[in-house]
Order: sequence, then structure tokens, then C-alpha cells
Amino acid sequence: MHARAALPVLTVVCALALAGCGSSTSPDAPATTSPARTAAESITVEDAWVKAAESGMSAAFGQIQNTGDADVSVVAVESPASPMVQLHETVENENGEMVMREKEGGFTIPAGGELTLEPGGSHIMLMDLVEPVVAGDEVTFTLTFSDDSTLDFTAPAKDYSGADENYVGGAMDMSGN
Ligand SMILES: [Cu+2]
Repeated sequence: MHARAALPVLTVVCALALAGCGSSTSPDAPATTSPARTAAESITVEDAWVKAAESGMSAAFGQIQNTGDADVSVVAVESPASPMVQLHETVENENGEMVMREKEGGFTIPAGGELTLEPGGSHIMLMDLVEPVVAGDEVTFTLTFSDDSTLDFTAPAKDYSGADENYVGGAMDMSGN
């Protein structure tokens, strides 16, 4: 009786899934192409701070720096500290008073330059604080740029007895007489 050792046929399928770096057929791209940078990648925010306030409005300040080679526009800003946050500028009205209002088109930071947000000037306006902002608190902001990229930054709160410009917004005119 023949004992035939049935050798199983090992069908080893070497399914080596295209490991490693695939064949990167370098397309003859012109040498001028550089990786596209988002606006957010060009921006840093320095020395940010928020004015401590019990309720109502407050404002954030700091330096927005643009290290890129193209102008950058901040078109919107959000913060968990207020359901409405605006980009404000301060201008002189016809009566010679300094008033603040929403900056049309947002903030522009020139290529290689910076924009200073400061009391009496441009600032980020918290329109309606959800809770008191106390000195030492950290308030987070998210800037949105014109290319839809975003940048988060955190600003500590501090006591400051200024930045009380009148707001000349339509629906929320706070100038009590
Ligand atoms: Cu304001």
C-alpha cells in the first residue's frame, strides 16, 4: 500500500501591496511651483489680551503678523466667550468723537507686515459676553481668513480702564442718552 504523502500545494500569493514609496513618476513640473500656503500658515498672533468685563461688550487686542509674501485678510472671528464677535475699527465721526464700528471687508495684514489691534484702534469686539471675563481668564478666538483657513489663538484677560469707545452699530446701538 502506497502511502502517498499528499503534499499540499501551497499557492502562496505574494500579495505585496504596493509597499513603500510608490513609483512617483515625477511629472516634468515647472520648477516655479511652490507649495501653496494657506493664509493661516502665514499668520501669527502675539501679545494678545482681552479686557476683563462683567458683562456686555469687551474687546481683544494684540499683534497680527503676516510672514507670508501675500496680503492676508481676516474676514471673521469667533469665540466661545460671545455668540457674536466682530472685527472693529475706530473712526472719528462728524462730531469729532471716536467711535467704533464693524470694519467692512475685515482686517487686512500686508505681506511681511503686521496689524496692531489696540485700544482706540482696530480690535476684536466681543458683543455680548456669555459670562464675566475675569483677569487671568484665557479666552480662545478663531480667526477665519479669506481663503477659509482658520487660526486659533488664546488671549489672557486683564483689567484695563479704557477701550470704552461708543459703538455705532445699527441694531445694537448702545449709546444710552
Ligand atoms: Cu468695538
